[in-house]
Amino acid sequence: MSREIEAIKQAVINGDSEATASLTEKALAAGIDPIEILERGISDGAKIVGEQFERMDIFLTELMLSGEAMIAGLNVVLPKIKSEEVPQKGKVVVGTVRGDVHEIGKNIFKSLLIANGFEVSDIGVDVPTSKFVEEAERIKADIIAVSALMTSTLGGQKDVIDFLEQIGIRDKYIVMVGGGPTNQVWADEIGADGFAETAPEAVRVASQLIEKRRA
Ligand code: B12
Repeated sequence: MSREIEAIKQAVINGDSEATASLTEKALAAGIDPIEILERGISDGAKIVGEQFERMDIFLTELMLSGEAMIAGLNVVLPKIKSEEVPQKGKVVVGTVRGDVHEIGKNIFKSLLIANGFEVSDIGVDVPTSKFVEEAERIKADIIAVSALMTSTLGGQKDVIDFLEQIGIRDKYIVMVGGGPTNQVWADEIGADGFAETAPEAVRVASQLIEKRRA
């Protein structure tokens, strides 16, 4: 890993917003790929902070400072991800489930979707189940993308699928799930159409699922 990326990761771990933002600017100026900054710098830093928090090596205030540092870095890097002039690929509703305020991964996924020619409606965090479906109906979405970051809120992803089934429109939408504790086994168990571990991979999965549906 390059020195620049390592420094960004460290600034996130230290919860230093100013350093994260300025190091991100420097890395971009040095020609480092924004996706590399996102995945190897900011996201990998987030993983380490999460592990430290879990082991109780750091307190909630430190977790919060790191959260702010991640956002400071994202604010610099996300606008630099080039939006390609590609034909509109599809419409996606993205949000984080009820009871869960984690938004960083969702925001990265959203930015990459936009950069890759998708139209995105971001309904935010702590979103009630029915709101995912209402918004999908409103914008005539192709995909409903449901993010969850805690084991205690994962069930919110299943709730969205169950709700679609209850009102008889499950087949109308592609449902994708993702975020920290989700995995392929969980996605299969709840009958989701797609899962991905990282945002770039999630964009590829979204494109494939839409192509398959339209074929
Ligand atoms: C930053 C952070 C916070 C910040 C959030 C800031 C913000 N505005 O989002 C703050 C400080 C607010 C916070 C609060 C809390 N947090 Co917190 N937090 C984290 C931390 C360190 C990083 C999360 C993150 O942003 N990761 C970086 C992003 C890029 O990763 P990601 O979200 O997984 O997203 C990637 C992929 O998953 C994918 N993706 C994401 N969404 C989607 C959606 C779809 C459809 C697809 C396909 C893909 C996809 O793309 C992304 C990019 O590649 C994690 C630790 C961790 N390892 O995750 C803990 C963590 C998630 N938090 C945790 C906890 C416990 C909390 C609190 C309850 C703490 C407290 N006691 O108050 C509160 C929760 C409040 C609430 N009701 O939601 C726990 C959850 C434990 C568990 N087992 O469930 C974790 C795992 C830490 C830990 N190890 O204990 N947190």
